Amino acid sequence: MRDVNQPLLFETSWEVANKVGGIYTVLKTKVPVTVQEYGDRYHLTGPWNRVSAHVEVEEIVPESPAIAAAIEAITAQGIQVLYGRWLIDGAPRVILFDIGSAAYKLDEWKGDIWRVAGIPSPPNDTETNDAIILGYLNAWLFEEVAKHDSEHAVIAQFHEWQAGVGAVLCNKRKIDVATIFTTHATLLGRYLCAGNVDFYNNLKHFNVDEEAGKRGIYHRYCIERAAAHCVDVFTTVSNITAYEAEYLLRRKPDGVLPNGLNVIKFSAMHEFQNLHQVAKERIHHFVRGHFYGHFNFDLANTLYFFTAGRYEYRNKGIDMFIESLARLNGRLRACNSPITVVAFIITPAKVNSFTVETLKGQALIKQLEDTVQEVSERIGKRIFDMAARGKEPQAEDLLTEQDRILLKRRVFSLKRDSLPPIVTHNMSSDHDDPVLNQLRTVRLFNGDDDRVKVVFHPEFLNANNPVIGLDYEEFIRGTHLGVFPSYYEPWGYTPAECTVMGVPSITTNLSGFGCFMEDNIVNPQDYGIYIVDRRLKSADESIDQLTTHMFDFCQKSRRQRINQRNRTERLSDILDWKRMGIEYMKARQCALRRCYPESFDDASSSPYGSDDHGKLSRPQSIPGTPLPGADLATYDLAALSISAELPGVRHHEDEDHDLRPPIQLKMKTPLMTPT
Ligand code: G6P
Ligand code: 1S3
Repeated sequence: MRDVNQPLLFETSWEVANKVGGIYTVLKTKVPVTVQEYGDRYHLTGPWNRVSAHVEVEEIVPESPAIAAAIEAITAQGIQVLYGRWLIDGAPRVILFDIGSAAYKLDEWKGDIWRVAGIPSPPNDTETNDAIILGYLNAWLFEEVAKHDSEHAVIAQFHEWQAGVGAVLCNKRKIDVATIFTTHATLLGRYLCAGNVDFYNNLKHFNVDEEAGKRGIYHRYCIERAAAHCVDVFTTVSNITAYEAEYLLRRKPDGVLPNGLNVIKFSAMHEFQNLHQVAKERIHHFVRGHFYGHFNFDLANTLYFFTAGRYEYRNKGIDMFIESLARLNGRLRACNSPITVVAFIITPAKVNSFTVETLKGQALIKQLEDTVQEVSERIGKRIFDMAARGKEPQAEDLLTEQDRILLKRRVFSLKRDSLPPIVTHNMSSDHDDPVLNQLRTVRLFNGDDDRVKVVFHPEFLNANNPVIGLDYEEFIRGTHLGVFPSYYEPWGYTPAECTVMGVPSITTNLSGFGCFMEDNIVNPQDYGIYIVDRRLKSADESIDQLTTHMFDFCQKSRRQRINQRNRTERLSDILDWKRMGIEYMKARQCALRRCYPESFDDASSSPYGSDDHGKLSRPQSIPGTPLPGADLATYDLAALSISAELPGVRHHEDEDHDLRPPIQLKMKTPLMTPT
């Protein structure tokens, strides 16, 4: 009988040491808590991307004889495998497969997956071909490990459809491993929402096969659906995606594994307010250059809003953001507000380079800055000279005619006929870019009278960027408000990242994060988490609600903003993997019970059986396992040393939150659905 108390754990995904999107963040930030629990028994597996692995992975020799033998069996057939440590916090062991080196087996495996699981795979879909190769290599690895190690139970967790083939094969070949499939979105959900359908109201009625076929993704959909049905435990990242999966994949998820963050990485103790000020100065610098010639607004009264993420115009709610900015512009103008909002849209699109105008703005402001610096130094010397000679300096003695002319030339060079550009890059298809076209439609052109200015930066940020020389994290810190009015967002890391850095954000009740906050916090708005209702309101009403949130934010005093940031940052603990990781533990426990029932005293397949709690391993910094019958909230509250029984405390905006009341968490039922 395999030892279920010391299981081996494999997590497999396309994004191991290979950054594509949000799953990379999930894996990378979760590693420390998983390594703490599993140590050397934990491995991540995925494709060997030579470019990123070169800098992210250090090759080592496997110590475990079973793992070494399994890899040996695979490499003996000419397939290249990298065994190493992923150089991130926790330094987990990784097994990466060179997909190309196994391509000679592709036809054989495509035929096999059709025979064993009825999954078709048309030619020329490289992504699906790669997913099939990864799946077969993973299944091969697990089969070998299970063969060479009969002592430990084995858990394999597969993330997203690209890793789904391995899950199907474990089932079809009856490989002796406990399996979990975690989907971070559904293929059909993403496609349907991106089109113009009323997704949530029709969820129960879609003809899923037909819809997948119409979009040319039937074969991918088959992998996803088969994976969901073949595993011991099926999970997703939020309740809203669980609901979607139930109808689109036709299996109700056993549990929800919300995404956490490695809060230590972001925590800056009490420094975060200072960091905001420093990063904001850097954004000011960009703004002075970008708006040269029309820089008629006061930076002390300027607020920075932003949205960021994958360029999914409708799914990420960029459409709603732009429409609301236009309405905000009208409202701020109507009330003669002293506030100017500069709204950034940061999402990667096809671009050629920065525009000449964008580069010129930064160059001109740099020249001006250098000239002012030189002139100031000369003035300083003159004052010193005069004072040393006992003469009191007079204002007219300080600036020479030569300096005056030099400054005048610099000021003249800042004149321009055109308005400051709304986009920083030359777009590959400027004429049919949805963001640019909507900005044109709502006439947000950075005019002098506009109180809302826009900057579309169609590329992710990095510190070497010659225009906004800040990495994404520093940039967020310098802003005032993140705006993420998503329509389709299984979780949504962007508002979560804002939260742990103390930046308030707007999200929706269609995003996993928004629902999680609504479910867990009494009055999330008090903590700078604004949730737009996109479920029960019409699009127009939701846009109005979003506009009102932004408008109200513009009415806040600096002191109120500072206090709100303090409160927002306090929510960090709730998003820490130390807490979120508990749901992963439950899922693993449930998979072990279902796969190896004979190793457990009772026959229940639920991790909530009467004696279950004692079997969950205990993460550090989390106090004792809850008593039988205690619900998740008891766990959370104990972990965070806060109480749910305190009477409702309303916050006054000007309160100094060093004398802070406890965060009010809602009492709630466990996220896993006992079966
Ligand atoms: C931080 C800094 C303060 C600064 C403030 C500006 O709190 O520590 O020194 O005044 O940010 O806040 P604001 O919301 O106006 O950017
Ligand atoms: C998905 O990435 P996306 O931006 O395509 O997975 C992320 C990690 O679970 C999740 O945060 C996001 O909502 C999903 O959409």
